Amino acid sequence: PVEVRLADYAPPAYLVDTVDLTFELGETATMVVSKLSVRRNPAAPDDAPLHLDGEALTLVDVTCNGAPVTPVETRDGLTITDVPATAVLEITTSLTPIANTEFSGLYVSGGNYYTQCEAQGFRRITYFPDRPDVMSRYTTTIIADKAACPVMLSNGNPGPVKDLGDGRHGITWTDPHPKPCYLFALVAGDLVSVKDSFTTRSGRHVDLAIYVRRGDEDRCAHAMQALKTSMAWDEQVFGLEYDLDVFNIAAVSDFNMGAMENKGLNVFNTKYVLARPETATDVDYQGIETVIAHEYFHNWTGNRVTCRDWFQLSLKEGLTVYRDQEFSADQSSRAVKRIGDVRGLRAAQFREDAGPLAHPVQPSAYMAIDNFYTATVYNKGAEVIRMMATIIGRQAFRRGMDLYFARHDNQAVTIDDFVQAMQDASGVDLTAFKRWYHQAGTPDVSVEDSYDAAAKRYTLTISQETKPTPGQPEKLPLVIPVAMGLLDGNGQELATRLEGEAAAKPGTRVLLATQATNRFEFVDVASPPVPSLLRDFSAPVKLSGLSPERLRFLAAHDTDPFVRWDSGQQVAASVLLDMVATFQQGRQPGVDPALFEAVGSLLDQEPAFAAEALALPGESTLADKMTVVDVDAIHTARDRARTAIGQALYDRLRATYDRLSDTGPYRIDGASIGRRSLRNGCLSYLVASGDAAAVRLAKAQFDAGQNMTDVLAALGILSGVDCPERLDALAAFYQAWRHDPLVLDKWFAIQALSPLPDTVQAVQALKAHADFDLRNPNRIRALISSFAGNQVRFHDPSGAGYRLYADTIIQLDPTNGQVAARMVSPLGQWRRYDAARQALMKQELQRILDLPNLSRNTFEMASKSLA
Ligand code: HT7
Ligand code: ZN
Repeated sequence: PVEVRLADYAPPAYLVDTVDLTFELGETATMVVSKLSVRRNPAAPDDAPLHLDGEALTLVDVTCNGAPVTPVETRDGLTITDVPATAVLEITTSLTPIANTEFSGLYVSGGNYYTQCEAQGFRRITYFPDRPDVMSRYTTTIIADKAACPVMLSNGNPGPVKDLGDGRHGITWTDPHPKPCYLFALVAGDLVSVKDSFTTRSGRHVDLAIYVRRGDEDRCAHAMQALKTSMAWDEQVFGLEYDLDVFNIAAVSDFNMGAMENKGLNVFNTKYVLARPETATDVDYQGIETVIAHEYFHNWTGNRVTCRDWFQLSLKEGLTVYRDQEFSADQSSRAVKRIGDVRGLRAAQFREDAGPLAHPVQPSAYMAIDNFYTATVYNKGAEVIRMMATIIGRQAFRRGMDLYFARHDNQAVTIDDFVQAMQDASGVDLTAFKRWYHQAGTPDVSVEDSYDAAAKRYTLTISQETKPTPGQPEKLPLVIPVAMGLLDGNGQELATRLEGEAAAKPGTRVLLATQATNRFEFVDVASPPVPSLLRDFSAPVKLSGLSPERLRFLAAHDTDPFVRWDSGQQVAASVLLDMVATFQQGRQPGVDPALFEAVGSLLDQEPAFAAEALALPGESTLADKMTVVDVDAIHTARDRARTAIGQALYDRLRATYDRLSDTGPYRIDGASIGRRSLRNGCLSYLVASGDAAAVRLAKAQFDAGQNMTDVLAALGILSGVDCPERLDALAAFYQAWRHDPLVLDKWFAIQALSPLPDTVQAVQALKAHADFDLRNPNRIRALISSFAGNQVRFHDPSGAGYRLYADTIIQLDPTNGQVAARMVSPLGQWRRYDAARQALMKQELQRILDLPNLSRNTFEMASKSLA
């Protein structure tokens, strides 16, 4: 497969002003008639032919201005020469939605029709210049069987439904806003809706509806509330209003990703819509709120202003993730939200940046664009936006957003255009800052400091270095905003004055590290301070250089909750890694009692924060800190520490568990979530203590069945213990929820995550279970992707975990290359393991690569992983 390169970008030969689509829906044969008014693009050479992308289509007919034309059919579409400067093309194609197992283009799920066009699915519906810089106004007519498809939805505003008298009916949707074809959507079938409305601040009445399968109506309230809250938030915070008379959401259980922001018709994975307290956990509820907000926010950041080409993907995704993070932070605890986001960033993005698939936020080449919907493009992209906001300030950031929309509404633009708007609105030169978009890798930032008591001067030296990544051997310094403060020996925040400044500033300030080494001189510092650095995680870097004593001090005293949390986690990680080292020397380590004190002191703190802080760093987080990962030593050390904490603090943990017990109705506010989270954290330590009574307590919590958060927490805890309660609970859970796909996914996932030694065999058996379905991405992710996150069992020394994993990729690739490819990356981490595991992992990657007819997506991921 060939690479597409940013450097080769050329504007399209023709633009398409209007698109008039007619669908006659049938599962085995759908006819699509597409009428395009095209015009030569003045920005392109005037002899270039018209190219229309197409994939897996049957061409029935093409006319140009009413006359038949004979296009040249190529591997990737049609080329038509001699199209006049303005013309109307009419193209008829036929498709087989029922045979579409890729879930890209038009497909059938549960007897209903759905489309997914981002990134390149529209070319699987009709021949079209399938690139985001071709923006058109669409009308869409849907004709379908009345009984099979009482609901027919598309983008924009609906016209009346017309009875066609032959058992079919039809409707025409008109979208007044120009859009790229990746935002096209059609949904039709036997669906029911939950309705509401929203009035924008300028008085537009918007009908809201969520379409689901019959029986799921009682699980839409949270999604609807999240939608209305998002609409109000975007008006308040960014001055952005909705721009159509209807906003529809359709939920589908077969979906490659989380959701899709099609104009006026968002399509969602059911996982991010459906929730009732008995079926969904707090994490599910939060995920729904975030994803609903994310897709809604795309209406402006992505849809009204879109990407010129797919190398600009982070223009919409990084910015929209930043916006959804800010939204969620405003809904509950900002600090706890930030901690969660940073956990996710480190687990996914830092790991990506350290491996063979590292790429810049703006990549410069790809084989399959679907492979670039990555943590780097999304989450590091959001961090880059956040750093810009930190550097220029919130008010200037808002002015920059206003300027961006004023300049580029209804345009397809670049990341440079966005940064230019921020620069022009703030007056801050962002030229050097832009390197963040082009340089891959996570910078290592180290600090040194010294205090001159006589001069009352404090010197902070910040150094940075980024390790080479594939294709980028040389790295340059980045502009790194370091939000910081100084604490005195009592933990009091000091006002700070840099040399040359007129007056001291209270609270947090931002230092800009721009060189390999920067020195910052603080004056009038009365006593030796402790620096609190990277407050609120002001830059996506790895920070080192503070002693364990200072980290303990910061964990106890800092005014910034993120630094308190992070310092505590670093202390715990070093305790655990010391234990790992002792194991590796063939000795049995004890557990540092300071850990008991640290955990104990958290039990009386604010529950949501305490829950985050008392969880020990995960096995994968510890692995990230080792040159050669020792999965068994990490697992044993962490387990032993948890047991010791459970035993040492048993009574206090139990008292906290009891104090936080809540028999009232389930509530989804931050305080209630925090209470459940801390209580379940306590339960987990109690069971880790090895006490049989604690196991019974977990089983009682499971049996009480108060809400899915508590039930699943208890089940997860039990699934890690070899006891009769475990089997009873798993069996009862299956019986209770076997007909509910989203809940059954949890049953699969929890078993795949069990640390018990026979988990590989259990996963193998579950793959053969009647309810396992290799066509359903949610089910595959639940069982197989969860298993890859089970460090100690996935990396079983026999290689059985790798084999099972690669077998699944191999089985899946022929039917859904997109999802298969996205599963490859855990095997690509082979360099971090011992020689025997390396060989086994590489062998599986090679087995995948040796397949005849491997998809372009999986080829790209496997070949880069092995290189
Ligand atoms: N913009 C959406 C991306 C997406 C997608 C991409 C490739 C293949 C399938 C897909 N489904 C959705 C999701 C988002 O970021 O909002
Ligand atoms: Zn998005």
